[in-house]
Amino acid sequence: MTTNTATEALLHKGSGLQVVVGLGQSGLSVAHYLAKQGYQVAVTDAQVTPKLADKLPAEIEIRQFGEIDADLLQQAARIIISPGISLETAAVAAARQANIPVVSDIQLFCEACTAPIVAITGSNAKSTVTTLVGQMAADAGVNVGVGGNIGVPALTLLDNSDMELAVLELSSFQLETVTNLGAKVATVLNMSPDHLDRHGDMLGYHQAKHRIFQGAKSVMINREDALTRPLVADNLPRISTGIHAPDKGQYGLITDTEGQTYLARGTERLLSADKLLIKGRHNLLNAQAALALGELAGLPLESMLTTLQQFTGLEHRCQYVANAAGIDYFNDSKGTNIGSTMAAIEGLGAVYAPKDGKLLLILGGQGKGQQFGELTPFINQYVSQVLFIGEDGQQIEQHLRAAKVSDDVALHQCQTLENAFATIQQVTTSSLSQVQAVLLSPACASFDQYSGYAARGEHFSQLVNQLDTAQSEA
Ligand code: UMA
Ligand code: ADP
Repeated sequence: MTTNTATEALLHKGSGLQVVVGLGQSGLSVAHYLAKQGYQVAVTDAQVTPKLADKLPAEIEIRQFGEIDADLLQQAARIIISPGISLETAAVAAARQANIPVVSDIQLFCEACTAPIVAITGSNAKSTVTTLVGQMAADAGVNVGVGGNIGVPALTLLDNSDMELAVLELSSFQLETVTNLGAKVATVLNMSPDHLDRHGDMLGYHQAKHRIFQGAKSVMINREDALTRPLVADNLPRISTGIHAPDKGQYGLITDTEGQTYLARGTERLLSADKLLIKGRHNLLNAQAALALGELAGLPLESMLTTLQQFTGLEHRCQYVANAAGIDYFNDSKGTNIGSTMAAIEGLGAVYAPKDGKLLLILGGQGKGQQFGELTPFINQYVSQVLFIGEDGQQIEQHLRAAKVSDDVALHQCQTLENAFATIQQVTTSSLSQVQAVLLSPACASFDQYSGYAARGEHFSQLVNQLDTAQSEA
């Protein structure tokens, strides 16, 4: 993957103006990448002073900040759009109307990357599975690059000229402008409603996600979710995962007569589920997904099983924070859509709310056009108190009421996490409280009140720890 910059500069000089739209992490990586190759590059961003502006290469002279510059876009030979910017943005829509190609950084990456790519998308579990596959590859001695939506712009992986495998987490935003990704292995891990405000409806979201399969050499399928099935040729190598006993060559779960569950490949029991440090049914699927992707990428099984047993999970994903006054607190701030929140309620509900005990659930933030009524059966089964925060708190309550949330479930509008903690103290000190665990799994984006899910999760943990201290001092 060595590049001859001087030759490329000559090659690309006459290719016309490349306009980078959005100067966040991905826009910056694109600007550096294209400038290094000798393209003429311009950058535009809606912010007057984008934070990363001073990190742009000096040779990029055209910088239009304060609005996405429609005139500049009309002069582009190619537009490279940031994932956070909608294709419907007026200036971008007008450029598309004028037949100017619009691509994402991922398109540039897959055109340039000579290492095989493991491409991972899905509504949930992307970061968990991407991290696991990356770790499995590294532990097996493979020179691996891990990037994409996980927070490392994909193009920066090309700086490693010895990279033998690229593991990419891809969002629907990154995929919607990609053609012929050509991954060695591709998967949609699961599908539940998310980002419908951007994609219009489930069909639009599904279409964007399934672009990951274009040109794939092999695929991984989740048997539990028909929406993950790709429309690809029958003879394309494929491995599936699921919660039942698997067929030959597939992954699944086998439970023995004593009730012990094992990860299995065909009839072979690979690992007892209690050897995993990540818990819950959804994590058993995640572990299988990583094994299946790793197998299709050529990683050795024994080494992958060792990695799996050492993996402690990622922060803000159903993460145990502390016990205060006999109640366990869990931070699932990364639960930003209803699918992830269902998995969290079900996973913790099975542990904390099998009979009389119940969960207290904190929901809310920016709802992204989701139908929150779908959470109601899970809430009715496992939750006794729901506390709403954020700008869509009222709307979420209306959805739950319309979907017949049980009268036994108390609903509280709290607006902020601070208020929620005041309510938690009132509720849990009542002698009638059934609350065994408090779960922050908002099913919403956090940007109305926080810089991101991590800041929201940290705030939650901080409030829990204050509670802890206050209660031990009392
Ligand atoms: N901007 C505009 N106009 C707009 C919106 C944004 O000009 O209408 C500008 C902003 O002023 C800002 C820039 O665009 O300067 C931000 O671009 P961006 O939102 O695309 O963010 P990046 O920093 O480039 O980060 C992106 C991904 N962000 C989004 O998809 C929103 C990051 O995923 C990803 O890690 C990064 O590229 C590297 O690949 C984050 C994310 O929230 C984690 N992803 C969503 C999710 O996981 O649900 C999809
Ligand atoms: P993503 O990168 O797709 O957002 P993460 O691994 O960061 O995925 O997890 C996001 C959320 O989804 C967390 O709340 C996590 O607990 C939940 N989650 C993890 N695996 C699954 C799964 N297989 N199905 C549903 N939810 C899941």
